Amino acid sequence: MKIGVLAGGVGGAKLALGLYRTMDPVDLTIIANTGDDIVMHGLHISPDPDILMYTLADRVNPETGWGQREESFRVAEGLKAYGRAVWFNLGDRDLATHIHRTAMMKDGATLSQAIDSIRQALGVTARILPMSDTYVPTMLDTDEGRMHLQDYFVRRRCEPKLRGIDFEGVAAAAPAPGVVEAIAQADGILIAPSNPLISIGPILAVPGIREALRGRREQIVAVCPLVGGKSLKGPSDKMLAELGYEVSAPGVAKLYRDFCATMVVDDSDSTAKPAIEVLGVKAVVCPTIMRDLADKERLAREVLRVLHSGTRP
Ligand code: FO1
Repeated sequence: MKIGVLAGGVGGAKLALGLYRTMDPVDLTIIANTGDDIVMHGLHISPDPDILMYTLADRVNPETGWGQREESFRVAEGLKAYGRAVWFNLGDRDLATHIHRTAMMKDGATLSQAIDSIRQALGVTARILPMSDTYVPTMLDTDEGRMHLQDYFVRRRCEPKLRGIDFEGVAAAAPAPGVVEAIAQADGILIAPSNPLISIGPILAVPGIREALRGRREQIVAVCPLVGGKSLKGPSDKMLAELGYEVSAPGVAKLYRDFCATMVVDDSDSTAKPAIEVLGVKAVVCPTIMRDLADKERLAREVLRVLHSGTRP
């Protein structure tokens, strides 16, 4: 079974790792959010594809879920001494990835090609596609002004009040090569339990992607990122509330229902099943919290079972 997954960073990587270990990775295509991309110290940083690749290659820092394990920060110390802003922590090994990607892109490679080069070097055998080769940074309007997502997320620790989100330049962006084809050819497509607004939202905003997904609605299963009306990690709940969305599993179903026929919700949200199904989205209830590797593999098997049982014509 060929599986496509739309994923953001840490939450997306957890499910991706479960799938990677549960199925044949050559049948797995991950479409990664690149709205989090940022240029720092002249380097193109692509956090979500990197988080996915480091996780699948077993190189990710297990404490943070981003960056590489056993990192040192000698370069960051040097940059700080030059008076450069170092609130975005770039480890020495991680910097090698950013230098390689930036050098390739300066020589004319696309972001897709740079990501594929990193993937191969790390020995990851699943396909990792950026949502687009165009730089489409997620920008937030807040009570402290307009800022890049990483500014809000890392430098300001999600404290500013959110007023709006946009993906700069997205109207002129195209899906990266292979993205629309992967959606069309997959036997099943998963929406990872990533932030609906800033991880899945940017992917959906690339012209052509949401339309391609709508054409596969019956084969699409989302894993709800909210558990008991709260995000497990990260600011999904705060961001949804500040923008006036319903902070609940049915609220997420409302955001996805035009392209997603089934949503997996946590046991603790079993009472929300009727409110999800009234929206025309089938609800499947099972444990969704991924604390350890066994949880990730169990959830992966469960979503594959749901795709297998519910999506064949
Ligand atoms: N997240 C943080 O909370 N603090 C950091 O200093 C930080 C640095 C960083 C460097 C490279 C990278 O690939 C990711 C990094 N992240 C950091 C994670 C990142 O901000 C977000 O978790 C993702 O963009 C969300 O998907």
